[in-house]
Amino acid sequence: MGLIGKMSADNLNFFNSQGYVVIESFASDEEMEAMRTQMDHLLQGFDSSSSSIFSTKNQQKVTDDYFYESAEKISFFFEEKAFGDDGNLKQPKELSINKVGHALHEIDPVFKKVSSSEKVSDLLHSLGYKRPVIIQSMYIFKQPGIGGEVVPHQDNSFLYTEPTTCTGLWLALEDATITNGCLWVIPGSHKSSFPPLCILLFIDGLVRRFLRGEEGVYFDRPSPSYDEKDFVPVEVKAGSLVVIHGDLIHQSFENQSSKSRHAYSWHVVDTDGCKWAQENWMQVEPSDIMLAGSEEKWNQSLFMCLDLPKNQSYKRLLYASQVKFVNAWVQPNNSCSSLWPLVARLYLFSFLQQKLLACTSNSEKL
Ligand SMILES: O=C(O)CCC(=O)C(=O)O
Repeated sequence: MGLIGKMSADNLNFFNSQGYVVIESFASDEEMEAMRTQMDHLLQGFDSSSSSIFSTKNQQKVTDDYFYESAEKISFFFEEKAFGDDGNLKQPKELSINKVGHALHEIDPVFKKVSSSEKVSDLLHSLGYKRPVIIQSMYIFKQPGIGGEVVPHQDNSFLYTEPTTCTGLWLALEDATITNGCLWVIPGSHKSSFPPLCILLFIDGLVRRFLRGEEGVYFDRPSPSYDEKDFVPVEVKAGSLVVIHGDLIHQSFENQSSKSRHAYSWHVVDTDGCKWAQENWMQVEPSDIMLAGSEEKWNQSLFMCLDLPKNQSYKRLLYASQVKFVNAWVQPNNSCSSLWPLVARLYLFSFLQQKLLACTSNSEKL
């Protein structure tokens, strides 16, 4: 079991360079069976006919409210293609649900146990988290025939902290293949480009944010167009965990096959050294949420974290704060038309690099 949760150096290097890593056999057969059985049970108890999402009056508001409230509930979301022209489900409700979310990890005992198990907190520790919380969870069905696509996105767009700290944990509960709609990723897309250039040009890995405003939720920028040739499929066996960097571009296609592709996906953010953005769709305060693992473990780990510089994620955090810091000081009006910001940025960049190095070597000494 040892290396299942604690990431091996190879896995960590792969994750840092590619933005994702697959950990095979992360979940036991018993854990997967327990989650699938529990989901069957939850679905049986769900009365699709009384669900408020079918309201014909004030549909947008009801839909938005249902979505927002799901942050703290176990809510059911249908596949777009689940309904016939008459507005009725074309197949049993069990085969019509797209996903169930977003607080399974908090409310449901079976999902809670898996989400914040010792091996999960070990894994988060390997990634450099200091006080991680699980911010959302989803059971995704990718139903046979009608399982909808998930368009290219980065998880940090939805679960933004300053600096960014989100990691997605995606556990296959069935074999995921190209045929039944596995994940596709652009390896390395979590790193935008040559880092010094990123600092100079104010670019970080995140391309857009998903915000909640008066009128509902929206993206602050259009999606860039991605070249399909850059994506690689991540075909995995049931029980495998795909660890996804918050800036990694990933997607999945429709499931046109006759086989489902169940997965449990949960997302973690740090609550130490970063700030939850209030404009996120989810307006919960992460510090009020339970830690991903026992309180005792993370209290201890505040001390153990001192060996973090070995871990690239820690550098990522420092690097992200550098970018934000430089942006905040040098670009108050978002204008880079004159030369002085460039010079100032160069100066600040080298200053911060030195700080980073000093901080790293101090920690190593400790
Ligand atoms: O399961 C899928 O198809 C996509 C899931 C995903 O993108 C996520 O959990 O971030």
